[in-house]
Parts: sequence; C-alpha cells; structure tokens
Amino acid sequence: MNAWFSEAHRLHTGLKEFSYGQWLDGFELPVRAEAVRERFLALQLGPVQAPPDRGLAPLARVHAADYLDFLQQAWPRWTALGRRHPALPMIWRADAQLPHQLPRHIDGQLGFYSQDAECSLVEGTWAAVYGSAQCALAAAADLLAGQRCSFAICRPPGHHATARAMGGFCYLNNVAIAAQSLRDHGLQRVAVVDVDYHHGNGTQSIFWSRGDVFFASLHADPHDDYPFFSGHASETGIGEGLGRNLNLPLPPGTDGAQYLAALDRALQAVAAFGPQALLVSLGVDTFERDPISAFKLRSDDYPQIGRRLAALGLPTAYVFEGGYATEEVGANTVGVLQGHLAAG
Ligand code: Q9C
Ligand code: ZN
Repeated sequence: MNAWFSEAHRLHTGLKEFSYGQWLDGFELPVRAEAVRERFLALQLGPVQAPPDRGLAPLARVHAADYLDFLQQAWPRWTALGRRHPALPMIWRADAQLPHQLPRHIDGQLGFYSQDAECSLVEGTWAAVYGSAQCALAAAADLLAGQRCSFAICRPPGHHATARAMGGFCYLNNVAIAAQSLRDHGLQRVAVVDVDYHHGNGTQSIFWSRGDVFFASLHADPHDDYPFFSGHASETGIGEGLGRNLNLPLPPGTDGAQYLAALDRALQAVAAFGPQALLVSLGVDTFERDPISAFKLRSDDYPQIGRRLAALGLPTAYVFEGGYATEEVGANTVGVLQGHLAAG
C-alpha cells in the first residue's frame, strides 16, 4: 500500500501548551510521524511518497474561508507585534449572549478560532498543516484510483478541528477533507471510523447534519477526559444526519477485549449504512503507556483492530491521528495496517 508523508511537518515544532494550570512543551512531537514512517519502511509495506499539491480548494470544502485565511496569517500578524514565541490563545468567547463579531486583534482572533490552549502556532505551522491535509487527499485519491488500502501519515493530526476552530493539536480536519473529497468525486456514501482515544469532535461536528457521511467513534467517556463537551452516546446527529453519528464512550482502564467488543458494535453499524469507502482516524493513544491517556491496550491488540476494519471489505484509507508514546507509536500504528493486510 502507498503511504503519504509531507516533510513540512518538521517545521511545526517548538510547541507549547497550557495544560490545566501547567505550562508544558507539546506532546505532539515531530518524532511521532518520523517513527511511523520508519516503521512502515522497515516492514516494507510499500513506498512512502510526498503528496501531490491539490491546492486550497479541497480544504475550503470543509473549512470556512476566513478560518483558512486566519491560519495562514496568524504567525506574521503575531510576529508583527514583536513576539517570537509560539502563538497561543488566552481568551475565549464562552456562553456569549451577543451575536458574534470577529475581533480585529490577533489575540482576540486566536480565541475566536480555537477551542482550547493546546494548539500553538509557529512559523511553519501553516506549511505543516497544509502538507498534512494533502497527505489525506492523496490517500483518498488512491481509493478513487482503485487501490484497496492507503495510509496518510498526517502530522499535525486533524480530528478535533471543526470547520472554524482548531483544538487538541488539530488545525485542519484531515479525515473530513478526505471524506469530502471522496463525495466530490462521486462516491455517494462514506464512513469514518475514529479509533483515537479522544472523541473526534471536529469530525462529528462537520458531518452532524449530513446523511452521506456516517461517523462512528470509540473514545474516552467525555465525563472523564478531553474534549469533555462532546462524545456522549446520546449524540446521534440531526436532520438528514440523524442516526448517522455513533459514539461509544468507554471507561478509564478499558483493555483490548473491551475495546474490540465495542469496535465490533461500531462496525456492525457501519456495515448497515452501506458505505462505498471507509476512512479510519487512526490514533494509537489508546495504548497502555500513552502519557496523556487512560486506556490499557497492548501492542498486540492493534493488528486485531486492523483485522476487524479489513473485514468490512471496503476500500480503506488510514489517516494518522494521536498517539504520544514515542517509543511505540510506530509499531502500534503500523501494527493496525499489518492486521489489515493480513486479513485482506
Ligand atoms: N496536556 C489527539 O490525540 N489534551 N489530540 C490532553 C495534555 C488532549 C489530543 C492534555 C489533547 C488532544 C489528536
Ligand atoms: Zn487522541
């Protein structure tokens, strides 16, 4: 299978986050994508290539034009104030009663276009997020060209990004951009399965009222973990999207057996939807030694995930999301692909 990888991800580095009262270096490190790439190459699963440039138009099918402008302009506007450190928001518009009015100041706009204080912007952030989205588009294009399986080594990740807000290390929603691209190239029904530890709130929100993209997510119960405000089982979509959103929140300490049982439930619902292609938000922060997560999956559980996904028998693109145990992120992520290939 092809893997798609953009070298520009390395420019998104030196990140900071404000984490529950602590000022931390980012967890979302360049070594993550490098480790995944190295493992894919070491196992000789296929070529790793730079994605073709498909431009901004497919990104603008998912994200608001003003948000895309903001992402491109944020760093020059930040440095124009004499600042050289990574940009982060410090104020948000929660629970506002007035109709929204976009602030003119960069500090106001950072809050306007973000969900939390986990997405810092540096000089190379735009180049990195643009390249990451192009990787997802290349994997989608592989499916349109008749490939059965493809892998986008996206970094930064994407599933927390909404149409107009970054959050949780995510700026552009890579998997949503890929799903929309499949729709725009004629596929009628697409399914997204999100196996990252965190709820894919951005992807849910993008397809919330749509009947053409089914979204299923397994994740930490929002009562226990980020993103806290979404991911409950009661969230099932609205309008044409009603019944096309499936959340399976799981408790802290969830192990491989519990996880695979929940995955089987999700995949039954996906099969009933009858999609023509499958996109997988592939996070491995469900791992027992992940530094920011509370599930207990072991390395040999990951091929089982791939095996089950392959059993749907659909053209499948894997899109890399979270996973912060830098020693094992390569083996665990590529382990899912090995399981998929072994099954199919
Ligand atoms: N300082 C993804 O896995 N916040 N995003 C953790 C740690 C959650 C993770 C707090 C971060 C979201 C794509
Ligand atoms: Zn995650």
